[in-house]
Amino acid sequence: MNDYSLSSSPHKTPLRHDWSRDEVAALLALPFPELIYRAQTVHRAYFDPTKIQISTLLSIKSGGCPEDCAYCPQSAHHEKSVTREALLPLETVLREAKAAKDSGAERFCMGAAWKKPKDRDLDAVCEMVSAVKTLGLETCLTIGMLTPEQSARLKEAGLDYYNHNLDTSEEFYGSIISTRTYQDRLDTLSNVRDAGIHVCCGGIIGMGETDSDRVGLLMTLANLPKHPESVPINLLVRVEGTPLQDAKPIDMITFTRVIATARILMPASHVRLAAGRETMSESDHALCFLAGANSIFWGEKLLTTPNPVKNKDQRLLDLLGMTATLPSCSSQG
Ligand code: SAM
Ligand code: DTB
Ligand code: SF4
Repeated sequence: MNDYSLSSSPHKTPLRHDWSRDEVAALLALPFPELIYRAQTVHRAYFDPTKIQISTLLSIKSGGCPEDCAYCPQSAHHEKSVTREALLPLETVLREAKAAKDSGAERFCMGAAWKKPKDRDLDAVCEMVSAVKTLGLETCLTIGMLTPEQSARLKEAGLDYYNHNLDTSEEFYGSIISTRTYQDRLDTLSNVRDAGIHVCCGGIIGMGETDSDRVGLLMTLANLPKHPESVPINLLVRVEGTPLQDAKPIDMITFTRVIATARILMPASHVRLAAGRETMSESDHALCFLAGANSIFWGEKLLTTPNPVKNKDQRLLDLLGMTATLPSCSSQG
């Protein structure tokens, strides 16, 4: 097996948490070839650039969410929102987790359309986390706001990662969500981090934000007390019936710039090319990987919206001569 990483490279600089707005803006605006060159240099110092980390998502409780996130089909505030369903039974979750493992996923991420879990719900979710963990999968949850006590319980149940996105800049946040504040988000991130759970935190591009908002999001992520271990960059999925259904599509060069800048700011983190891949071409994907994205969600559904089928992703990785982090995922179709 070749090792393409340059782990002993002198280019491996210490992680920084003091990025200024001007510095981040200057990176995002670099001439494209220079930006990609810098992102690749950083990427190779910390990772094997031929490897992609694979996670699989399952919506364990869909629809009827009391929050009003303008992008989300699960919000009860929007017309045609996803039908409210009860929490899935443990057996169903385990069946899906086994299937994800067999298909080569390394991490299983369970999402619930809640503002915050009730303690009764948390009992059931803790059971799910423990059971999925015993299958030998990394566990990830995204179920809304958490208190320090709830975070500690989840850690004890075996939770490895918690996904809680900042989504955009603090300035633009109020135009997208009115039922919670940016500070609410930061508080949960802090509770999760303090409980010793790895943080997965990123945002969405293509909601009508400006470059300055993209700078604000990236700067906030990079200046957290610890860089999120995973940074999902979602391209808005424009779902009919949501207030953002007609958002102006953004070009893939702008999107790739965000990925490359995230890679430079948070060199040791996995940068995930998250939602929105269904509408991206093979070349778009390749560009994002060249910019330093090294993780994807694998499987035909995200939470409620479509994602490329596994064979299509496997074909793409084969075409690029890239492989999944776990050997069981490599080109066997
Ligand atoms: N309710 C929890 C929360 O909001 O944290 C967890 C589930 S929520 C669906 C997880 C993340 O999915 C959101 O923070 C958002 O970044 C992303 N997301 C939701 N709808 C999306 C869409 N239409 N396009 C892109 N990303 C989306
Ligand atoms: C993240 O940043 N993206 C994923 C995961 N974290 C939970 C979710 C994307 C959801 C896209 C819309 C849907 O399928 O409902
Ligand atoms: Fe609810 Fe999460 Fe969707 Fe917002 S993003 S409406 S909190 S499920």
